[in-house]
Amino acid sequence: MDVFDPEFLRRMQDFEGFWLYLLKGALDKPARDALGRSSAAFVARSVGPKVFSGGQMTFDERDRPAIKALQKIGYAPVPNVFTDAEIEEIHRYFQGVPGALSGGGADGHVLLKDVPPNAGFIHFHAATACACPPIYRLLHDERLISLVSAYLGAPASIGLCTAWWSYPAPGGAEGMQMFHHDRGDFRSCNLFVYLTNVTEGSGPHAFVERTHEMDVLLPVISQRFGAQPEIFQRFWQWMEQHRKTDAEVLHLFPQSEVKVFTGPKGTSFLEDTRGLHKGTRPQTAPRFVFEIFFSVLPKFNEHIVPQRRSELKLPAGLETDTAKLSPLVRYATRQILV
Ligand SMILES: O=C(O)CCC(=O)C(=O)O
Ligand SMILES: [Fe+2]
Repeated sequence: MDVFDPEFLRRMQDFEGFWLYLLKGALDKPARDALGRSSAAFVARSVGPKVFSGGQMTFDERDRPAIKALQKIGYAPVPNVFTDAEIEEIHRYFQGVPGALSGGGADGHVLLKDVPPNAGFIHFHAATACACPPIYRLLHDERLISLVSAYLGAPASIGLCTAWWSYPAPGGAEGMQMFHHDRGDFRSCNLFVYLTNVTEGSGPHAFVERTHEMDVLLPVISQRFGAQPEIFQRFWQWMEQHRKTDAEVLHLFPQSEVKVFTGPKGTSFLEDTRGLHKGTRPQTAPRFVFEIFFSVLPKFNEHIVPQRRSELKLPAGLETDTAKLSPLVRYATRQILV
């Protein structure tokens, strides 16, 4: 990085460094959320007229309660996005493609059948996941993209789609198995889909209600701790820490405000993971889960190489001609598929 170059910080690469510094470190939650709202307003103004039909943001009326729930508490169950047959197809697909090992000291890329017993996770990357036919279909689901765009307040961009197994391996909670908040963008929303049955023992996802957005969280915390200025102030410092223990969370939030998502395979929910959440470490059985990350701005901390639709081996019935897609779908998927 040549700081004496007249182009310094004008080049996208330098600017990205600054942007990530704002996202990952420099700004506190009120500032991050404010920047999120401004970025949504900017993208809505500049992209909206080009991708919304008639230039206006619309969504399916049946999704209004989900949009409201996301705004108010930070998550919303949605009808299963995959059929049982599609879930079987997804299982079969991921048996045949390598994934990345992590946790328990494991690393490298292997097939599912070769996962060593100590591994905590195997992750399948976006480039692999997006070529799985039922996933490809879902990524192009205009109703889902419209719902998420309405929540974000701007045409949504898919920054990531991934599936992973987490295992009841020895050792304690690792990484995202501890409560944390995500900083993938200043404004974002994730879709989670369970691909195995998830009980209390098999690593349910958990979310602390109303922690996602400053406008929602501030009144809750003011009412709870407003009369104790020291605790109130410490709370906001604590919120900025990346990871938190269960004991810390339950000291500040009643159990009734911690939503634990159990449910049969197929269970699907949207969540704003800027709020506190974790994927509990499985104890009794492994868990297989699928996720789409939607944001307003591109994902700056990862450079995904988009796959060419025309080069994927997909069954007939799925649209693989990018030019034939609706502008909203084409825009939303552009970082992973071209
Ligand atoms: O495994 C889980 O349920 C949590 C995953 C998570 O933290 C995330 O996707 O941001
Ligand atoms: Fe997370």
